[in-house]
Amino acid sequence: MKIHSDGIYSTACPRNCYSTCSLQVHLENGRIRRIEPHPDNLATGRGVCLKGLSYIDRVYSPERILQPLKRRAGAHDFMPISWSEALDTIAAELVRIRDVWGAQSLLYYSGSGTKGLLNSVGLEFWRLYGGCTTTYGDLCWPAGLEATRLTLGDNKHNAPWDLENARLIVLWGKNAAETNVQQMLHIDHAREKGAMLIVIDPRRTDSAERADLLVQPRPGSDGALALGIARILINKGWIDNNFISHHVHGFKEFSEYVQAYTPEKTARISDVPAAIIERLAAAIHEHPPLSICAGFGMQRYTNSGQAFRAIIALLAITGQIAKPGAGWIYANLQSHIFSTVRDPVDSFPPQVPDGVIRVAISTALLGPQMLELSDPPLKMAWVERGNPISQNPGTGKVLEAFRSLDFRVVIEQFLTDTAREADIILPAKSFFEQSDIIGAYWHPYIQLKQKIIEPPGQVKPESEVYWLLAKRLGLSVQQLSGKIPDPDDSAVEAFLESKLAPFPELTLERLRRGPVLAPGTEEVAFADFHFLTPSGKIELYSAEARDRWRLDPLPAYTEPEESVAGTSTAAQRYFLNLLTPNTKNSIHSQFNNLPSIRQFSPKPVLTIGAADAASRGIANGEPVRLFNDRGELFLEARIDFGLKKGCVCLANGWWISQGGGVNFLSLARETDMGYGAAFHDNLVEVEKVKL
Ligand SMILES: Nc1nc2c(c(=O)[nH]1)N[C@H]1C(S)=C(S)[C@@H](COP(=O)(O)OP(=O)(O)OC[C@H]3O[C@@H](n4cnc5c(=O)[nH]c(N)nc54)[C@H](O)[C@@H]3O)O[C@H]1N2
Ligand SMILES: Nc1nc2c(c(=O)[nH]1)N[C@H]1C(S)=C(S)[C@@H](COP(=O)(O)OP(=O)(O)OC[C@H]3O[C@@H](n4cnc5c(=O)[nH]c(N)nc54)[C@H](O)[C@@H]3O)O[C@H]1N2
Ligand SMILES: [Mo]
Repeated sequence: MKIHSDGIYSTACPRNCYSTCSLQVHLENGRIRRIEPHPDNLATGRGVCLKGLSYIDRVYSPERILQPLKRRAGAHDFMPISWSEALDTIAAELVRIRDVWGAQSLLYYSGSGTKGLLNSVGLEFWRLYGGCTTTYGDLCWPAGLEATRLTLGDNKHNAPWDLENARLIVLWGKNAAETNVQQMLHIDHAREKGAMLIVIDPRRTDSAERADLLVQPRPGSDGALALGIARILINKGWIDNNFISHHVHGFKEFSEYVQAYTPEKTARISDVPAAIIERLAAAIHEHPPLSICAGFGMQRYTNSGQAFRAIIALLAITGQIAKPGAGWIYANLQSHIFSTVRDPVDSFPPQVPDGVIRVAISTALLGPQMLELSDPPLKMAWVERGNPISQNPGTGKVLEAFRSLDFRVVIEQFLTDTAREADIILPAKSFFEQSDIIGAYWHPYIQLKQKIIEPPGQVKPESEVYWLLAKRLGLSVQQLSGKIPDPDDSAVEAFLESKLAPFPELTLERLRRGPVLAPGTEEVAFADFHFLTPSGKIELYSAEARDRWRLDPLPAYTEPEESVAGTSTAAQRYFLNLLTPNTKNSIHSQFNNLPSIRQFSPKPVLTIGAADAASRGIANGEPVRLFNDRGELFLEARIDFGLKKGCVCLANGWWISQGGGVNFLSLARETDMGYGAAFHDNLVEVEKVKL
């Protein structure tokens, strides 16, 4: 085994998180001893979150899977097997399934567990195998990405530190104090200079504790709220006519449409008092420049792409784009330079790109579509970097779909809900155990996630697993060349160097020292007023929204499909909106299993407002049943005096085996645009459990 010399190594956290922190890792006697922020990153240089610190716990965890495991026939437990037995068994299944059913009867499912250029190796392997079926869409952010693309033409925003130039910051459906902790430092600096902070969220979050104003709309009603604010801005003349005439398309149609959203009507829909709606409009008028930081949680409704378009319109009509301290802070893809497809939404229309890979399943509809596929039907699944049993909507159906297969392989670090369904589990690397290059979606840095330690036990990175399987399938060195690197570190580095070749300012040597701004980074996005929309302007009227998504070309408001104000059958029986946001001490389904994290958040808890608890006879700390037609969970209730009436809240990510499994209650359902998952269209009820 190669011993890495002691010292301090630069690397970066590759989790699916805004912050993508630059780190300095101290290695002593071959062991990671300390993790600190890397000061060169202007966005994250001042601190690491608790999860970042807990990596030491995670990498050396006694629960980590360190060797291949095989399900004991007919049982629920696993036994260790050798790599050669694991790979021989998998290769034999791959050949059998391809011969009998065809290569597309294999589902390749990859989640968002870790970022990196080497992740592309998976699809390269399946192409060489003869094909596979894979998913399109995304659980995370696509309705917002598509709304932004339709309106502004590109997903980019001002550098994170530019927020310090804002005088009004709106955290709209974003809880940065938990999900983007370093953003709060920039917000604090702006506030020290006199900026106002408004939070729009049905919950009184940690972010709201620092706000000047908390506005609590009914979940899913933000589109109407934005239209109501727009009407006030327009009718009072609080708009930038010069900016509109040069850079905005469809203002006339938009201003006519919003006239229906009087303060009274808007208040009725959103449950925000008319006086507060007027105060929001006045704040926008009085405190430019305005930055709106929109969260991802708010775009997980069936009406949220349109809601996002309505919110961006507030910036467009007031000219709050393309300036320091101003703009739409959603996703900054300026570091996504390695993909030929600039916008992720463009990479997943449901089509067959090359006849070999069948892109047939919407991630949001994973369970039902896995079960429905024919010609060929699915027979085998390969899961890596994801935990679809706990994270995809409609867990009941996802479980049924996985259990209906002949054979399942899961590559994992821990015994997650999905790993428990596998026939063979292969041990997964941690991010300290293989070098890779990553971008981010908040700050514009390119980073080398450097290999610092050897994989423990018998762990092998995915690229090596594919290489070994390719050999067993009889693929030649020529066939693998440039697609799947040889297992040794120098071949992996050569692979990464080849990806850097088009960018002379980026070399592995330079990246080893720390983060580097992506070539061409714009600190102020759209400063050239170049909008990549069909009209070349910011589109309030989007023909593409109509043609591609069959939506109103204006950001029209409609109720979410499953809403207390709607007419769905759920609305007759279930009267609470279930919010399932992210939380500070986990990243989705990762970290909750570690003792260092569990000491702060020991178990899943359902929060409920005081009035909703009282009317159901529920006291603080009591056991409750959370349920709807799709499923039920038994949890402890915690009264939250800051939660909006009609809402309950349970963080997503807790495994079923930890007492979680929140997606038993959600339905496999897509957002209005972008093929996202509408997790939050989810009505439930809560009752006290009689002991
Ligand atoms: N610590 C931590 N950080 C993370 C993650 C994590 O799991 N843990 N995950 C990362 C990833 S992948 C993501 S997608 C992001 C997500 O992080 P955020 O963008 O902050 O999104 P969420 O936590 O899903 O939701 C944010 C807020 O939206 C509110 N909300 C829900 N529905 C509505 C609504 O209808 N209207 C309004 N106005 N607000 C609403 C919720 O109450 C919640 O407080 O965080 C990233 N960062
Ligand atoms: N109800 C509800 N459900 C949600 C959400 C919600 O708001 N509400 N949010 C959704 C969102 S925004 C997201 S992004 C998804 C996230 O859902 P997923 O994409 O499934 O991500 P994680 O839950 O983080 O699980 C990733 C897994 O990858 C593993 N892993 C980490 N590194 C590696 C590696 O290098 N190799 C391999 N093979 N495995 C690795 C981890 O151990 C972990 O088990 O969840 C979604 N689910
Ligand atoms: Mo996400």
